[in-house]
Amino acid sequence: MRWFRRGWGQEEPEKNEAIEAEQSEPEEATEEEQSEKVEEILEETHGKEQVSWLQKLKNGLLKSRENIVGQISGLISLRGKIDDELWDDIEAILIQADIGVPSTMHIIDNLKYRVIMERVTEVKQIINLLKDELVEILKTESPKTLHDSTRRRIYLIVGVNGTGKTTTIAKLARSFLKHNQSVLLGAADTFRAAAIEQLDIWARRLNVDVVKHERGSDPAAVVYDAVHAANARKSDVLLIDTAGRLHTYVNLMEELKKIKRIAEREKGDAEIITLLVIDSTTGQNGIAQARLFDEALTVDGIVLTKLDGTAKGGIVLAIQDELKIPIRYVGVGEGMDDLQEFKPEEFVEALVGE
Ligand SMILES: Nc1nc2c(ncn2[C@@H]2O[C@H](COP(=O)(O)OP(=O)(O)OP(=O)(O)O)[C@@H](O)[C@H]2O)c(=O)[nH]1
Ligand SMILES: [Mg+2]
Repeated sequence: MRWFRRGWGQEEPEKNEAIEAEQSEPEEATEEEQSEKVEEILEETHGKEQVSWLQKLKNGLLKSRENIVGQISGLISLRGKIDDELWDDIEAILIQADIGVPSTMHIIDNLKYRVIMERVTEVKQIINLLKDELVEILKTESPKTLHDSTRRRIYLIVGVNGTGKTTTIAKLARSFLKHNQSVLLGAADTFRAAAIEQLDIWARRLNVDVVKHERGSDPAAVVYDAVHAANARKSDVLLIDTAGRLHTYVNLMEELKKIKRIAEREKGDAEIITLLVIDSTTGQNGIAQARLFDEALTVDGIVLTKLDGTAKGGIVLAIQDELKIPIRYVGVGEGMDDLQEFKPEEFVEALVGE
């Protein structure tokens, strides 16, 4: 399923576009270290003063905000009139904030049109027009929130290594549990050492069950068992963790396709939702990742992690504008409550608001 997809302006993906994944083998944390980290995150979450989500988002997007608003405000105070030079400068600022060339062009064209149609003469009005344009891009045909769904759901959580898949699963599980939905986990990353243990630790802490096999076993078999277990228990939600890297990228995509086929075949009355996790600090490479995963799997939604402390918040706009894949969740920290459903107006307010 796909919540929305507008058909215009979509470019053919570059066939030889490479996705970035760490080449060196990251050091594996021991089970004890992982366990300590989980405890730390949970403790922090409990003890922390409740900072509002918008404030968290604003803090997270501070660098992006300085990048866009700071520079445009600087421009406005420098330039007295709306001319080609001003447009060129605004264009450069947007591209630099990782909004991407096609989306930037689209925004500038619309701004120019509105300046003429609405007879805008003051340079400072441009910031408000820009805000409108950004909201317009991010507005989707507002799908129902995933938490309100009454159907049983199977989430395939995919993405390159280190983007935050497993952490996102823990955050989502916690959030679904809070909404009184029953949760089961499936450990289908059988490739990376300690991946199963990492999920297992989260499962214990969250008090949910996890379907797992031995390391190195066939992930499709794990998915088969997990889906059957979820069907038998009538679990509201099954969250499946997948590998971020195999020996080659082609292997990874083939494995994920197989997993999805099995899940589709065995799902019973549940629906499958494929969520792609993208690390926002990777900037434009995230677009290349989204294209490739979408081509192979048809991605239903994106989880954009690590928006805290990146100057590349513009990636949100590029993804939505260029790929028409809705962003469903954003992550602004390692804490359990640092994942929220994506709301366009809030995001634009945090990015370019007062
Ligand atoms: N700052 C920040 N860190 C995050 C966020 N989401 C995840 N992380 C951190 O990113 C690191 C990698 O997260 P994982 O969940 O292990 O990533 P993964 O995609 O499962 O990685 P692999 O299993 O190796 O493919 C961890 O240290 C997380 O705590 C976020 O929104 N903000
Ligand atoms: Mg993982």
